[in-house]
Amino acid sequence: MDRRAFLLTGAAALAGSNLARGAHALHLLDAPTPRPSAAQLQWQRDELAMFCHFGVNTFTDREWGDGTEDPAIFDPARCDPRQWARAARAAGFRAMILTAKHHDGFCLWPTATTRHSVASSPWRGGQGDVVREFVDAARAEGLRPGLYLSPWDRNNPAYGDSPRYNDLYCAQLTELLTRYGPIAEVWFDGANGEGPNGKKQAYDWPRFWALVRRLQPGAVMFSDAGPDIRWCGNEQGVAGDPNWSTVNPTVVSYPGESGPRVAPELQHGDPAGSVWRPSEADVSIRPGWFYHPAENDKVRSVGNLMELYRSSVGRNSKLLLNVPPTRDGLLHDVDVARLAEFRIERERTFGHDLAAAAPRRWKAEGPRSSVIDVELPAPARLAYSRLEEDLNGGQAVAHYSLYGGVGSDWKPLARGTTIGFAKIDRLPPVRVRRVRLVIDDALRSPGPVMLRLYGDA
Ligand code: FUL
Repeated sequence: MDRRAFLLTGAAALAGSNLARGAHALHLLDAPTPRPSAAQLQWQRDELAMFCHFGVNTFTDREWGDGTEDPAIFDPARCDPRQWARAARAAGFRAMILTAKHHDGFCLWPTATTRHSVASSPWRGGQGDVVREFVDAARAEGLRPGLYLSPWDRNNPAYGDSPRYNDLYCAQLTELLTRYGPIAEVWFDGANGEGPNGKKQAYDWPRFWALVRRLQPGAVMFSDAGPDIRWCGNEQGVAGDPNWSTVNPTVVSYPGESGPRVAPELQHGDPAGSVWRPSEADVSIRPGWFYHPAENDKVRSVGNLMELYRSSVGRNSKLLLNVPPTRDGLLHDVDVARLAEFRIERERTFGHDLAAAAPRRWKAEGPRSSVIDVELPAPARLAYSRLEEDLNGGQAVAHYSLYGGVGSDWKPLARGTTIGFAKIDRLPPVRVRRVRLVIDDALRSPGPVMLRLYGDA
């Protein structure tokens, strides 16, 4: 099916009457192909980002604080974000995101908007700034810093008094986005409970997004509804298959929106979607987002981290892996060791591309299909393939098949739908000399697809 046909089908699904369908389709047919911005491309090329949930919950052993926590409990004796950043960099991560404020409302920077912050804690004599140390550490290690600012605030008395709280939230965003240099990603979650006054807050998302765009035009914004990066729809680190980086923005138009079409849109995107909004897969290395001493023996295994890598990066998404600092303000030894092993295992599995120097022939088979033949330097037993589209022209591939040349036969190795930034497939352990990738269908003429092959490590 070509993009035109997809557009017509998508439009038909959207609209009720024939008249409406025609009008909608005509409108969409003129739509330009969505393409990633430079910031979105860079965000995706990072592949791996580390999430750091840190705050009063670290000290109360809870996941969601209720906002009544005494700032005096925040006192991480050996707090060292440089150690977090070193571990992230050593593990091959390229970005790092901190919970500058979680739902409990405690701010990890000295803010003028509330007294509920590090400035009221004994840590560094009330002179400390975790956000500053975090951002500096990330940059020193060559990582791009990002910040999470929870809109839900269970401490602030203004919460639920919508215009007043929206002003305050904008003031907090302004502090974070003007004091600390370039911020790569601003992370908004959709949790929206009642405030201390029992009132529910109506967030002014267009205002928040416009403010971030103005203050940090190079940053990408994440939420269920983007506008730049969308949630993958679960907290298990599993992106959809298929996974389009385009969406219909009217299906999920604000964070926390619900409805029958929301989950599939987040998981799979929409080939007829009019905006580029790739998915991010967030998940924790431990059962909780915050550090809990009882979970030291529940840190994910290397095998499990590899599965996460394949179900996120390997499905056209990005992995945002949470590694929570302890009460000392350090990443735990178990987590640091696991991160290092994760890198070793990725290099063992994906470090040597058998097809790197192999001659390849590409030929168009029709307006929306093509064939790529690769001749390996020597017969090899395969374990994984990694396909990559050139996204500068948008995402195109809708179906592909991979075959291995065994004798004079072609044996099927894998079949798939979307490719996007990367698609990783587990292959049967056959010994082959030649590999053929067939792009069976695409939204338009498929551009060159990179084919990488990995053997039994
Ligand atoms: C959710 C929050 O409620 C969780 O505590 C955690 O921060 C997760 C990443 O986002 O919305």
